[in-house]
Amino acid sequence: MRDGNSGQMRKTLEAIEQVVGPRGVVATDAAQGLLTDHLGRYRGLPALVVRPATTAEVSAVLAICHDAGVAVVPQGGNTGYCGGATPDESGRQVLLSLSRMNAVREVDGGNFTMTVEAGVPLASVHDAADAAGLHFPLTLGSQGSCQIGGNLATNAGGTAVLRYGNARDLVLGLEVVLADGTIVDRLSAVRKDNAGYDLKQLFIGSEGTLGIITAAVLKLFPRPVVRETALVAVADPAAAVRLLMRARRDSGDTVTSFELLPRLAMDLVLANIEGTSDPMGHSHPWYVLLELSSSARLALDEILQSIVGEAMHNGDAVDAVVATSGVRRDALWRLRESVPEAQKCVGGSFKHDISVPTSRIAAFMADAAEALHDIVPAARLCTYGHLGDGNLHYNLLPPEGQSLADFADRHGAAVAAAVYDRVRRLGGSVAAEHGIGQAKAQLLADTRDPASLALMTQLKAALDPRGILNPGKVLRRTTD
Ligand code: FAD
Ligand code: 2HG
Ligand code: ZN
Repeated sequence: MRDGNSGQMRKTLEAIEQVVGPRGVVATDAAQGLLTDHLGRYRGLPALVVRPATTAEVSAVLAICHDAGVAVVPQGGNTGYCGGATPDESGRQVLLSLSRMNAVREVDGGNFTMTVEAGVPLASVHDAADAAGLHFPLTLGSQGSCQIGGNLATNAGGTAVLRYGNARDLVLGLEVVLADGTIVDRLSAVRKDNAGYDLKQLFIGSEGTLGIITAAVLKLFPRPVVRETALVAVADPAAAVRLLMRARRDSGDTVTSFELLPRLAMDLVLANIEGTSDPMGHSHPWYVLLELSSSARLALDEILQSIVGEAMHNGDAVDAVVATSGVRRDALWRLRESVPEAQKCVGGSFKHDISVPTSRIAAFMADAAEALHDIVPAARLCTYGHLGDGNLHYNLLPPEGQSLADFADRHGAAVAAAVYDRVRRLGGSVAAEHGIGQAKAQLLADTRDPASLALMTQLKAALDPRGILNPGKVLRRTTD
């Protein structure tokens, strides 16, 4: 970390240290892992890394920074994909980690809610709900490391959105600290609240640019007692979409997950992730991981068999494996959840986190693949993800032997333009679940309509007039 370069900065840092105490300051060595983003694309150099323990401390730190005009970058579990939690290299920003604010304040089983602090890891939110015989459905591969505050700040998606919605659908109340240190306590636990604007939704998905989330009231659900899971080999993405329609219709809408995997993703996992094996005797071009679940003891096994059987009969499915035990189900999920890691093992992929209406997925994939073939014929498409809610990770691996950096230098601009152009023509989003951060700030500026961009800029100016909250993330700095 660089020492603040002026007496004024030094005084500001000392005042912050006074507020958080010695335990609240992260030493240079310990901070190293917090300075680079998960994908290794950005590295920051903050003036100070602090870990406040309470909302009051967060408030005091922000008040000091606001007075001094010092920027603050909030950080949760640092698993984000867009560099949103990484400070810049100026040596003049404060990195504020929420990791010490990790208390589950209350579980109210009678109200199906829990109140948690922002730094609680998502897996611990699951555990606390589970201990109360209930269920918190947000499910991400990063759940052991990411924090609920980061999930809300990015409006995370994951593998159960089809059934339960995105992170923003799972929140009833928020506690937020504004740029000047004001605490907005809206930890409401009611399901109906039309008393004025729904302010919490402004902060959810704002990636730390409008306020720092310190606590939230989350919705809980009845715990599923039946889960039936199948890996289904499908003829092509169009067949997968037909299977999705049939599964939703014929299962009483108990489809919880519907994930698409190409053979390339399966091959990457099998080659790079220890303990995985192909559950089918033959290789197939496309797979769907389909899961039904229910909190009632419904005969979902029969329903799943019937859905898969009909798909085999009409040719949409060409092979299927139904998990017959929890161990087998976990093994199927491991194939899916290991795809991000497997991509990293081969040097990473050129990523587009996009969404289109599910009815247009097949058209999008055919059209985009043709365009990409013209740009880089040898690029390898690793398109996978949450087909059930229309969100694909439209990822490309460079041709064999080429590095990701070289691929991005040579073809990145043309490839991204071709993909995003098709997404927009089909009414989709260029940032489906991972957010904007710094990686997509220019893309947002280039693709959002001027009226929406102007409104976002006005909101930012109203809530953060000095521009100290995560500058350069989501909205470009005017100097960028
Ligand atoms: P961070 O990365 O620390 O921060 C993300 C952003 O939120 C930053 O802009 C930061 O400034 C801001 N922020 C963090 N905490 C707060 C707070 N308390 N108040 C205000 N702002 C804050 N994402 C999905 O949506 N779906 C997936 O399926 C998915 N799978 C993943 C699988 C793997 C293996 C990995 C590594 C990542 C995956 N992600 C996924 C991405 C990532 O886990 C999510 O974006 C997650 O929500 C980030 O949470 P975090 O706590 O790590 O936030
Ligand atoms: C997933 O769904 C994550 O696995 C990561 O959102 C996506 O690695 C990716 O591109
Ligand atoms: Zn995803």
